Amino acid sequence: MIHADQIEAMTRLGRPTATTTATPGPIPTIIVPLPDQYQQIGAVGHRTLWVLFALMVLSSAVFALLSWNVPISRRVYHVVTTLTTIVASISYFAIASGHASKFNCTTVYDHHGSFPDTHHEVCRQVFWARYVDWALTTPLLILNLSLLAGLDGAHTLMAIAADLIMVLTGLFAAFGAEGTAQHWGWYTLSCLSYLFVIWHIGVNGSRMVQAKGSSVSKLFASLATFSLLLWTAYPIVWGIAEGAHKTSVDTEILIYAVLDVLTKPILGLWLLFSHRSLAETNIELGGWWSHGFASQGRIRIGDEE
Ligand code: RET
Repeated sequence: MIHADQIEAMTRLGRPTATTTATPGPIPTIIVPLPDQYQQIGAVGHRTLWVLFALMVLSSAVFALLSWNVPISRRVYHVVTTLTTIVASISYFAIASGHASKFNCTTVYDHHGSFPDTHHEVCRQVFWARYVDWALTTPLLILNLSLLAGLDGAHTLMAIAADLIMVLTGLFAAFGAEGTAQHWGWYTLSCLSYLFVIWHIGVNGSRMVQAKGSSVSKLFASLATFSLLLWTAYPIVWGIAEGAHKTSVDTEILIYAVLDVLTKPILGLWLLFSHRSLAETNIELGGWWSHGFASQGRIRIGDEE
């Protein structure tokens, strides 16, 4: 309970008296921090993602239909190619529907001479589903090229392992703090892994494919060169967009969309149509691939001989 004399005392304290001088003190300088920056998807990016989703679904349907008349023992290229576009459809659906992204925020300090520093956040939207897509589909694309070249299992496996390290370290780079060793250190590791992929597929593949004759060698050289040019564009785009933040998120989506269409549906169609006319590219897989395990363990007449 507050008494009347206390109220009177408080009022006196707050009210200027006749003796108070009205000289104003120095006005404090207030530095308003810069607003936080959000680099995120816009309407164009959103529309592009849905178009890409539709294109990937359509491509999957076309590839599945193309494999219809191909005997199961020779359907490896078709199965692998169809899988790449199916995974891409799922990834594009995840991103377009608003899932599968996270903001990577970095605190930026602003200096104001003799006045106290302020800081603001710079956040860029990272679509992590892209990395899941790459982790699943780039090994499949490598597998197609390895099968075409007749590359041995050891080199194929090493190329796929290097490729997975490339994608994983690329993901770490994407979530590293901007402009730090985290960001560009992981990026460098990813680029080194990429060089291993090129080495195993490009160099060893070109050597091994010679045994299949000049037509297959020519086809492999064209497909591998086209792939090399397109694949190399990804780290360049990454460096400019996600790395240095020099383009908008929408531009990044547009460029990746063009690259994805070329590397999956277009390269896929090229491989499936061109290998049909070259019998040397056929891979006849018997055993489990063609017949399953159902006939194993059965006694067959004539097996004794
Ligand atoms: C990242 C960032 C870090 C450095 C490197 C990268 C390489 C990515 C590549 C992606 C290829 C994707 C393909 C997709 C097909 O649809 C992860 C961007 C080297 C080579 C072929």
